[in-house]
Amino acid sequence: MGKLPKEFLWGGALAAHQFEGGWNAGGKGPSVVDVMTAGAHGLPRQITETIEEDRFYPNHEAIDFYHRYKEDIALFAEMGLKCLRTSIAWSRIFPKGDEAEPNEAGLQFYDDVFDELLKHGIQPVITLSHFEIPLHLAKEYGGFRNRKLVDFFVKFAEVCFNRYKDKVKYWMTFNEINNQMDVSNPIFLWTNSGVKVGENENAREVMFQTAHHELVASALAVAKGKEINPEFQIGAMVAHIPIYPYSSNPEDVMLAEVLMRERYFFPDIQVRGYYPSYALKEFEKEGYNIKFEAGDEEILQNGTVDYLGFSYYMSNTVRSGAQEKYTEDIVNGAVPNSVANPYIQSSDWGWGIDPTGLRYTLNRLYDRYQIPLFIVENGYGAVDTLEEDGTIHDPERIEYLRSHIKALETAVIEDGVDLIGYTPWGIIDIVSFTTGEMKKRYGMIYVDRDNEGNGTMKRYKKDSFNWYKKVIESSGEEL
Ligand code: BGP
Repeated sequence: MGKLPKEFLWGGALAAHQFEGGWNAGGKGPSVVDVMTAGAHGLPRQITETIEEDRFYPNHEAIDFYHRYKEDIALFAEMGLKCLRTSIAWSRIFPKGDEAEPNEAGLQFYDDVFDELLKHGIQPVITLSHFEIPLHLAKEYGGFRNRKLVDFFVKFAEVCFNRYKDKVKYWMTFNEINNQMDVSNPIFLWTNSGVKVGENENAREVMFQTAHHELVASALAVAKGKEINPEFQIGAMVAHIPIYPYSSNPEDVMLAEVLMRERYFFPDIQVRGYYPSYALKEFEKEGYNIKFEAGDEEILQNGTVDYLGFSYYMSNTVRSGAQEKYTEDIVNGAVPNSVANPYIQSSDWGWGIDPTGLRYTLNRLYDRYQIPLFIVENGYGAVDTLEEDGTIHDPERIEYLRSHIKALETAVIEDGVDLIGYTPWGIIDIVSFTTGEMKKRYGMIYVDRDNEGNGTMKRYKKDSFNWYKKVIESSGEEL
């Protein structure tokens, strides 16, 4: 395949809560994810009210990057990463979220990490909120359903922008801000927004009010960031799963089009700066009482993003009239009328393997928004085996990544898409978000740790480590 521009940002992606550990170190307060158990044998993760002494919480220690960051960053440098996407754990900076002053030990930790990355020539690409809202903001204020969280988030963002303005250029406000549109599973509103829906409440109405507060918070943060450093590039970040019609039946085609609004709602507002008509029509038709404040329209208009970051793992397929839930996987299974796509294979967790869908997505998003794109998550979760001789052979992961890199190269070289970079998800094995397990591994670096927290924590290079090193060295030519 062709070469990508030399400034293309080849990297890797992580999230504080899934790999740092040190969940209560250096003054860090508990976050909404710190009270979530691991799913067991396919059962969903539980959200506990408090941290129960006798429960195992996989994110508390994770893979202990907090104490091993120099060793891990040296491995990232050996791979030749140009950037590392990760998040700042909000509750490390504001342990409860509503304090007047930030926690200096938390700020210093990220200074140390960013300095170590920059020492190796690796650019930090930072997500401000990646499912790590301080637990206190969820329990005391009800999370982002409470407008007060707008101010708490903007203050957190301003502290980070000022502290790291000379170390970080690329930022994102909220990770996969659109996950919470799937209100069929409480995990998403809880982790995205610290919100629980009451017994007699309309979950979608609560979600849209919560979303409005986050959209205002995101726009205010963007405007504040550009004041602090006009060089900042601040992006939105969405989970994008294209939805295909099962057939040329116009009913299937229109169903897919309508369901794609679940993918477009947030970026439409964060990129264009105003609510799409289909959303306003839904509020009217359903009688949703979404409180907008005077000035919100101007805030949204003045806080549009510089680029659109997105995660891409798979595609979905829908058929009008399809009733059966074709999978128990919480990501695929939630799409109404979804059916298996007979033309593609799936991973062990039922995620469709569709590299052409990535080229299709890049074209659809670039045509719709005409701003630079950034693939900040893409990866293949699988069970890996540590061999006796310390090797790990992961040919399926290499094939998944190779085919998706070919697709993005075609989109850039042949279709003219403006793509900033590519940061495969879980560059090192970490705690899986939807399952809370270590078993679902994404990394090109293996970590000896199992679902119950046993293991030496030793790091091992998988076959994909040297493969990806060559991809980066050749700017994507050697796949
Ligand atoms: C996305 C999250 C990541 C990551 C990824 C893979 O939703 O942004 O945090 O976890 O999904 O999902 P999982 O870890 O459940 O396989």
